[in-house]
Amino acid sequence: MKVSQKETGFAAEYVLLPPADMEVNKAEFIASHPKESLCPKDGRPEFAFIGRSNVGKSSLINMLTRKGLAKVSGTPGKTQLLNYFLINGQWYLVDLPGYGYARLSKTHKKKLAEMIEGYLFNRKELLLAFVLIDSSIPPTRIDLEFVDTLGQRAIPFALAFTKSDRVGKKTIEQNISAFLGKLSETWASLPPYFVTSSERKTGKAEILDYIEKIARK
Ligand SMILES: Nc1nc2c(ncn2[C@@H]2O[C@H](COP(=O)(O)OP(=O)(O)OP(=O)(O)O)[C@@H](O)[C@H]2O)c(=O)[nH]1
Ligand SMILES: [Mg+2]
Repeated sequence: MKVSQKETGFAAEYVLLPPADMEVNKAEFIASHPKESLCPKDGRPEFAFIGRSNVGKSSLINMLTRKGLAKVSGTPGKTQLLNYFLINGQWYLVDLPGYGYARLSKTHKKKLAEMIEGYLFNRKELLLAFVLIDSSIPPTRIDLEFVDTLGQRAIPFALAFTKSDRVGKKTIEQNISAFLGKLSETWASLPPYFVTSSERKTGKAEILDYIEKIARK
């Protein structure tokens, strides 16, 4: 499903690209790291996936690459480290822990927040972060605040709205439109965004093409 500019009413850049020429031929797990300073030093470009706990980061990575690569769980808080996957021997996908999982202890939450921020704020190899937003629910404050922080820090990011199979098309469009509307209250221009469903493989070609376009620059 695609949400056009006309439907959302916002001048968001919806990425329309030529047919997919990026193919994932090889996707391998490399390692998990507890902090940025321990991450690979080979200079390969990186694309990170970040979002609220349980939003579907690991599922989206599997949808883009292959089933079973990243660990998926119905219980929030599954991913606890910076997980590196090497794609086609050329670039990394990084699966980050989720933010905002209420049931963790204060100390644990602080540790995860430091890990995520330590990575995002310092990682020179990071070309783009995909911020995943659950499109089946209305905008949440924690997501809006997170996106604001990235904007303030000038970290390049795109939005990936997840779970678009979970409720009706109209509700998805309303939720996306509401999220972009909230962003436009603060920001003069809106980030690129993608509508995805890992269940239905929606958005796969669009995201891979976008990654390729940026990695090629
Ligand atoms: N219906 C539907 N369910 C999804 C989709 N993507 C993920 N899920 C489900 O959402 C739950 C969480 O998925 P994960 O991919 O583990 O989420 P995560 O963001 O990596 O979670 P943490 O690592 O715990 O932060 C699982 O039960 C998935 O099956 C989707 O596109 N559609
Ligand atoms: Mg995960």
